[in-house]
Amino acid sequence: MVEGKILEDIKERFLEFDSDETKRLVKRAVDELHIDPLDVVEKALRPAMGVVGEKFEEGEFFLSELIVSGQLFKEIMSEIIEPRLSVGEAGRRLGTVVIGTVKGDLHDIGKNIVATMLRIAGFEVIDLGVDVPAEKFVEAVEKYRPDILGMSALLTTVIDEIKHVIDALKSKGLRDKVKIVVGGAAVTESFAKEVGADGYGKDAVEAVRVCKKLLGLKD
Ligand code: B12
Repeated sequence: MVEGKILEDIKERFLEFDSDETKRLVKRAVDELHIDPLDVVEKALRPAMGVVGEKFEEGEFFLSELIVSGQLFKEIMSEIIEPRLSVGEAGRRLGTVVIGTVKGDLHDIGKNIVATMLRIAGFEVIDLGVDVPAEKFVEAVEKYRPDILGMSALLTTVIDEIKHVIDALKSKGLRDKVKIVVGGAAVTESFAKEVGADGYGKDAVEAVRVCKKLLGLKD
């Protein structure tokens, strides 16, 4: 009850871009009400971002609102959420994951959350950043020999990049040496299957689950 109310309040303040009040409420939720920081992300902040996206699509918000909300989300992650997540299982080495946002796409908030959650779960994560061309993904697979390659795509216009990367890996004889996991707002489970990815994650929790599963590790 209390949890639902504060998560709703966080969402509302976030959508007013009230930085100080949103941060105060997020701190209260995790430190005083002991709500799981990841629940604050998935049940309040991410849905709020979804509303920002809808309002942008409807013409009520403009690019400036996308930028401001992206910045606020990042600040909350680095100042409040991440420092409170880094305890727990960290330190185990379950495997190596190379991750990046595909070429043409600059969205990285979701990809960064996935990278953080994988690190906390015990994976070594090599983050290639955003706007990553196929050649760079291939080079990284050759160099680091990761167990898993993760690709993020939020724009429907760049979705074919995932296929380009998979084709490039095939032509170098590397496709069978790495498991491929994909996600991001533009990706669906059926698209993942269609392009021959090994796994799909709709959020960071699923991302960790699917990576563990692909390596035969217990959840
Ligand atoms: C913030 C934002 C921006 C910010 C991004 C800041 C940043 N550093 O990331 C800025 C201002 C840069 C931006 C720019 C643009 N954006 Co924008 N943006 C958004 C918005 C509102 C939120 C995205 C977000 O961060 N969500 C929160 C995170 C936590 O969620 P998430 O990304 O989905 O990630 C989760 C899962 O998807 C999953 N996941 C993510 N990656 C991966 C990877 C793997 C391997 C796995 C397993 C899982 C996984 O786990 C994550 C955590 O739970 C979305 C709306 C939306 N609903 O997505 C639009 C949206 C993605 N943007 C959109 C558009 C159109 C643009 C622009 C073209 C606008 C313009 N006219 O310039 C530009 C494109 C720039 C570019 N070349 O990339 C459209 C895309 C439409 C489409 N169908 O393609 C959207 C959907 C808005 C809309 N509804 O119209 N944007």
